[in-house]
Amino acid sequence: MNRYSKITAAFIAGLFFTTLATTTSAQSKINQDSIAQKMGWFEDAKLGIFIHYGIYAVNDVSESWSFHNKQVTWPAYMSQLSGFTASKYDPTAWANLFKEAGARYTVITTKHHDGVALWDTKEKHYDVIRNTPAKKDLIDPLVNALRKNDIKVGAYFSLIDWSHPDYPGFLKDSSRYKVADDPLRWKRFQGFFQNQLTELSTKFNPDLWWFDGDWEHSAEEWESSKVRTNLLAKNPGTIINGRLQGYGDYETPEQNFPVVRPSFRWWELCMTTNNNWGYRKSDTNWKTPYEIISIFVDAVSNGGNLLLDIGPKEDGTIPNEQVNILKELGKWNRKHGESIFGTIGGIPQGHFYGPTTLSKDSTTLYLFLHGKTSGPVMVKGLDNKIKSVEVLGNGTKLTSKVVGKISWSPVPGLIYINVPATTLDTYITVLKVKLDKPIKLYRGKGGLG
Ligand code: H79
Repeated sequence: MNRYSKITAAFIAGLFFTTLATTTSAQSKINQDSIAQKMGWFEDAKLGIFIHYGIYAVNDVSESWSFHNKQVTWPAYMSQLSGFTASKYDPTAWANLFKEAGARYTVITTKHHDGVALWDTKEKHYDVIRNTPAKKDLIDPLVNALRKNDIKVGAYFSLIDWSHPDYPGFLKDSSRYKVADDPLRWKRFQGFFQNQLTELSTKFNPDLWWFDGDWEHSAEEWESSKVRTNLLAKNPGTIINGRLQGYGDYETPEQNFPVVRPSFRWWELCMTTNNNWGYRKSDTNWKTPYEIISIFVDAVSNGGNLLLDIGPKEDGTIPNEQVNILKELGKWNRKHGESIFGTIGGIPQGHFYGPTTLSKDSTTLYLFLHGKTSGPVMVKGLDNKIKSVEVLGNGTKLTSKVVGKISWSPVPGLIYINVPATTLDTYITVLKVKLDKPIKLYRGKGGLG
């Protein structure tokens, strides 16, 4: 859904490398200072893998929405239960692949809007242990494999549960009942989802919670405050995404790319590798590794993370195209990781025609060259001396030149860096520019001012 429409174009010039402590809708009830510490790993992580694994992989239909939007009937959708085998499920191989890609965290669907739980829930509702031939808890071994690889564990949990008899919503434009007309029935549902959250929290102690579907009810109806309090009581360090009606820690623009830098302090772009979250045989509209890497760089340069989605097949294997994307991303990350992980968002647009990031002490500026950019590239308004420039990952030293510096003017000269075509990366080349001191930018309009 388009949370991003709520973003105001509020990049404050001059404040770009200080902390942007603004209040957002997702965090409106939360004191930001108190959560800054626990957000540390998230801020540095940059890349997460989103996993949409569920019965929707069986029949080439979209996750939950296909029955909600009446593209298939609910019974036809649920008949996929009998075809969900997880017969080749190999969580260790998954974890190894995510590690290879450079991901620092993962978010897995413990339950989507269809209500089918992937863990051994004690609640009498749908789950893959009792209702599918998979007959096993799919979350438990994955959590173990991820933790062995030092990858943080995120639990996606749909608040919406369109299959639950006590949940008001079901098919588009119709509902079972209204909360106001049957508060006791809604109370039963609250008890149910609170129990499921307690189970997940006790069993897996997630490092991050990724709620979805909050738009169907209010903060009061979801008991958002109680949800947050309970989850933090179990694990004070756990991070909660911004889909809890004002009780989350960070924003989650979905499939929407920022053009100006978001004013949110913490945000994450979640995005599919083709057009669907879950596996669909018919969807062959794959993004290329280049496109994925450039979107990743764009998010990081704007101070955010990328949560890149994969949709495993019903047997638990990951489609070849997604494996290839993750491997190519990993290759690029191994060469250029220094410019990504542990950095902060870059300089405002206008100084350099492309994305940038900064080292935390802001004495190193990383310039990302899209496509096959070579020849002289320019940086404007940089009020620093350059100590060195090199091509990241291959060590080639480059020369730079200051052009048009006027001795009596405060306006810095233009910097031209010569990039030979022979030094270029297959995807995106990164220049590492070491500065004499923390970066200082000239933000004026030129002239005598
Ligand atoms: O799990 C994936 C999707 O199934 C789920 N989130 C990702 C991570 C998803 N959430 N929303 N959408 C997909 C798009 C739906 C948007 C809408 Fe609406 C829901 C349009 C109409 C109803 C929210 C409420 C936005 C407008 C009104």
